[in-house]
Amino acid sequence: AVRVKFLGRKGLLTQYLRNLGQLSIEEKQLYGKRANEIKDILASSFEEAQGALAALKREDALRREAIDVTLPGRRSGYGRIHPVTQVLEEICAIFSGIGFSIVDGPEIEKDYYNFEALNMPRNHPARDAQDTFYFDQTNLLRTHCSAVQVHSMEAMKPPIRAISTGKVYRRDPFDATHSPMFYQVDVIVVEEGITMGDLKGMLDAFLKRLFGPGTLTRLRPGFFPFVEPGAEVDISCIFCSGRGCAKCKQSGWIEILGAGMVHPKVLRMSNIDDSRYSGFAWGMGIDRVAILKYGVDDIRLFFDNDLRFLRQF
Ligand code: 2NL
Repeated sequence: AVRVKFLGRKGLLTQYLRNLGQLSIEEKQLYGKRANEIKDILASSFEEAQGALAALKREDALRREAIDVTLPGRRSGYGRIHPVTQVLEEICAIFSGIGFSIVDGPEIEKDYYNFEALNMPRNHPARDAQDTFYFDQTNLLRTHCSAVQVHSMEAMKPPIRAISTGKVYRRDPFDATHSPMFYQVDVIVVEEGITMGDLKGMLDAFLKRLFGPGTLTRLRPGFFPFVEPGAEVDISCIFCSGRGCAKCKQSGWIEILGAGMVHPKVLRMSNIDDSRYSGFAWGMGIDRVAILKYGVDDIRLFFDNDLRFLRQF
C-alpha cells in the first residue's frame, strides 16, 4: 500500500511529475531530474525492505519447522504371531519335519469335495443348509479340511503323506465354545500296508510333541462317514495329569481329535486301488488346541483382535 501510494501509476510522485508541465524548461529539467532520483531511491528502498521482510519470514519458518535430529526415535512395536497361528505353525513344522507335504485348498469348495467324495450322501445331516453355508447348489464354504485331502488323493500317487490346515466354516452360533469360522488340521497317509497300529503310533508321538512327553493317548470307537473303523482320540488331562479335575470332568481324559482308517469307498472315489492301498487319516480343531494349551476360556477372544489379549502370547 505504501509503495502504491508513492510510486503507483496514480501515486504522489506521478502526480508531481505531471505538474512539472506547468513550469519553465529550466525548472522542468531541475525538478524532473530531482524527482527521478527520488523515484530511484524509493524504488530501491522498497525492494530492500521487501527482501529484508522475506528473509525474516524465512528465518522464522526455519525456526518453527526445525527438526531436532538429536531426539531419540520413537520405535514402532513389533507385531507377533496370533496364538492360533502359533499352534498351526508348530503342527506344520512337526509334519514337514517327517516329510509330509503341506497342502492348501480352496475355502470356497465344491459340494463333491466337501461331502460326496467323503462318503457323505445327499441325505446326510451335515449337508443341511442349517449347518453349511451354501453359495448355490454346488458351491459352499468348506466345513472341514478333509475336503483338501480329497484333492491330495486326486493329485498324488501313493505313498501319500499330506497335511492341510486352515479356516473352515459352519453355521454355528458365536458363543464361548463355538464360532462360525474356526481352524482345522487334517492329516492323511495312504500307502501299502498301512494299519491302525501306524495311526496309533503316529498319534502317540505327535500328541507327546504337542502337549508334552508325559501325555498318554486313548482311542475310543467313533463314527465318521469317511473312515472305517473310526475313533475318537483322547489325551490324558494336561491340567491334572489324568488324576481327575474340573477341566476333564473328573475323567482324567480330554477328547482332542477324530481319526480312522480311510474308508475303501473314499479311496476308490479318488481313483486309488483299495485292494492294494490302505490309509489312515485324522482331523483336529486348532482353536481348541490353542484354548487348551494357553488356558483360554472363550473362543471369541481369538477373533476380537483386542491387543490386550493378543500381547499375552
Ligand atoms: C475331527 C475328525 C477326521 C479325517 C478327519 C479324513 C480325510 C480323508 C479321508 C478320510 Cl481325505 N478321513 N480325515 C478322518 C477322521 C476324522 O476329523 O474331529 N476333526 C476335527
